[in-house]
Amino acid sequence: MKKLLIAFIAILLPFSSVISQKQPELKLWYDKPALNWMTSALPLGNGRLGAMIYGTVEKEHIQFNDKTLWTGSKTERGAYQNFGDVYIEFDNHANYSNYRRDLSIDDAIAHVNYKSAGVQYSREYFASYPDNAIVMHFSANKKGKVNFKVNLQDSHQGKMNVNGNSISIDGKLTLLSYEASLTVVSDGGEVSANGNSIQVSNANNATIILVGGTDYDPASHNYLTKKDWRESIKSTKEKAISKGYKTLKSNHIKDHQSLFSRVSLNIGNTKPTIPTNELIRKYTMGEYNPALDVLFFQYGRYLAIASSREGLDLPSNLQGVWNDTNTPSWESDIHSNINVQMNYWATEVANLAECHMPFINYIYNEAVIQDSWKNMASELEARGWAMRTQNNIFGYSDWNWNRPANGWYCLHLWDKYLYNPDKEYLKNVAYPVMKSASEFWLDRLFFDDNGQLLAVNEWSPEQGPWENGVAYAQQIVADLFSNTIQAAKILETDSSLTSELEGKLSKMDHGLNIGSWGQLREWKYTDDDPENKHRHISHLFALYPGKAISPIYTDKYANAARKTLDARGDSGTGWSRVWKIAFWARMLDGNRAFKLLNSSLELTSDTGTDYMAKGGVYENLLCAHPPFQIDGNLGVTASMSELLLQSHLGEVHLLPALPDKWPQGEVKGLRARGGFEVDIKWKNNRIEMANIKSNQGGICKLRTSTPIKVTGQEVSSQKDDKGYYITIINTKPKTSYQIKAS
Ligand code: FUC
Repeated sequence: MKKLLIAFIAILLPFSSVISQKQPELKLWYDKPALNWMTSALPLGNGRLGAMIYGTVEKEHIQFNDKTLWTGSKTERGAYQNFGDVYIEFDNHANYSNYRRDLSIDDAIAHVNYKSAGVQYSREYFASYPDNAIVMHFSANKKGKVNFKVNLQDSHQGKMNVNGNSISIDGKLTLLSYEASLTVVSDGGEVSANGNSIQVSNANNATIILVGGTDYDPASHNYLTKKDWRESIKSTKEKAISKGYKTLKSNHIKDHQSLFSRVSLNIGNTKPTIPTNELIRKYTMGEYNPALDVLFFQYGRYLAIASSREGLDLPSNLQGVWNDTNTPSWESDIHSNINVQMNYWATEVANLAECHMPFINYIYNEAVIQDSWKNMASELEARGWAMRTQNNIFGYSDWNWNRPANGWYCLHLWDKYLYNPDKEYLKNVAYPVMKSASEFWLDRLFFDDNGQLLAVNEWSPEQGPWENGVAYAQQIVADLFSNTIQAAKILETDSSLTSELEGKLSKMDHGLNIGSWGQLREWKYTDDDPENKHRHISHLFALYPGKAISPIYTDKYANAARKTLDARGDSGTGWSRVWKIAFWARMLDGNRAFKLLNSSLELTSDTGTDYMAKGGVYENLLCAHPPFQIDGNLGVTASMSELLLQSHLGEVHLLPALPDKWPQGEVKGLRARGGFEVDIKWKNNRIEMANIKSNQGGICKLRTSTPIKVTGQEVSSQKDDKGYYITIINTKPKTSYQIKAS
């Protein structure tokens, strides 16, 4: 009876009961139009289409992309391309006042508002996932005042066709063909073709619908679709037109919020009263404002939703989906030595598991279905699959070998399972890929004279010698083997492979060697230079995103990692600083992590390509490598999550590295491995309450700095030898547990 009552109370507890405060609205806003694409225009995206909004008054500029628009092929690198530009000219709007443009990340809509000649004008823009279109809406507070001329420019000078209220562009690149089409619909007034433009006259309001695509299909052997893709663009357009603006907008908001509103963060942030560029500038000058921390955290979630949605099995590239040139840095490719992985660090913990799928499915597709990665392994006389550093969307891979990337990619597949323990997924998607990557390494490892298994001739990206037993490779392969063994055991399969992997794992160098100055060694034979400030810290993979180094369980290695981090220093390109936030969070040093967060938010306008020791953000909050690279934006959400919640050690650690700057706050909706969803409320740097929702049931081992009790449960916290409190809850599926400080 008592048990029943406890279960009943647990089910009755509302999941949201812990969180009282609503997160203030989240907007990037400015009082001037954008002059520069990289530093100031505002990004919209639906996972496939992307747009950058300038908000210029007399001649509005919207640059757009499609994630699949690449030159190159299966045998040629090519580059991610700009698709084109939409220009909208408003005659006689040179004089204006009350200007404001913004990007609301709560509903993924950009706005431009101003007054001209006594009329208040409004523009709204969004990239709709459900309707696969970029939608622009123009209105005024007086009837018949909407007048503009719009044209569409192809960045490849393909064929243009203007017909009634539509303009389309159409062309072919190395392999792929593309098409985009823009249609204008007005309420009142007239819409007519005028040369290469469409003219809207005296309308009450008008909507522009932009659709586009290519014949790319990652599932087909030649990467070209067999479907009638032109017909599908046409029907997408017709459907969007027939729905009308209001329906498109409400569909879009509903879709975006179904993902975005799962997580909220309050750390004393209130709605900023100054434009975002000022907010960033002041923050950097020492006027700390938690609103910017929250905006940065949630912007990563916004950008993940905008650049990675289910349906297209292609990960976000170096710039997500946004790119205004046909010769972007590093071809804006899928870069395998940190960048594409970092793009997906946050997806599970920040409750956007669906947004992880394009990367997961891409890995499966290239490793299992397509040939190129398998051929690369054969080239090395190994089974399985492997790749190099630079990758296009056709499986083509070049520049330096990055063999350990296969293990790093597999960590994503495995982690996805840990967050949502679904055996079907493990069996059908993750395990086959992990098994084949493990087989690759079984064929590559060799015994050195001391009887240790080493990976032959590897590199520590992107510096130093190639030699045997480099820490980056050893750590990743050890992680891969151990995850594959666990996966095979869960699936009760491949017992002889499991034994082989266990045997090899026990003889492997795990890449955890301590050097002469107390550091973690990056190379097995070459000495580490204490003055080396290189941006990559690949030999700390085991600290983050790996798990072999932790101050909780492996003090010796954690101390060595600290030496390495101190020597490497706190500067670096955008993504490098963001990685260091995660490192310090895993070192359980919230204040040091916070220092890196601060430096990640340094305001810069440097769009060049000389990136040594540079970083920060532009005024549109996009991360500067420089130039713009999205990994820092998407990664920072993960790094910041690590300050509040960690779950990589088979336990749920609440507030593991809370910075002093966040003494009080609430976070809602983060996910922990094991199938848990977590809300936490804290005060005076100590946990006050938390809510753990167990999706699958099972043991939840909680780690906290102060003792806790669980409502309705007879459990008590035990202090461990590190001074933490351990509380074990035996959870039931689909049940929430409320935790209070005791
Ligand atoms: C790696 C990094 C660079 C840059 C490039 C795209 O090579 O070392 O800093 O991020 O990827």
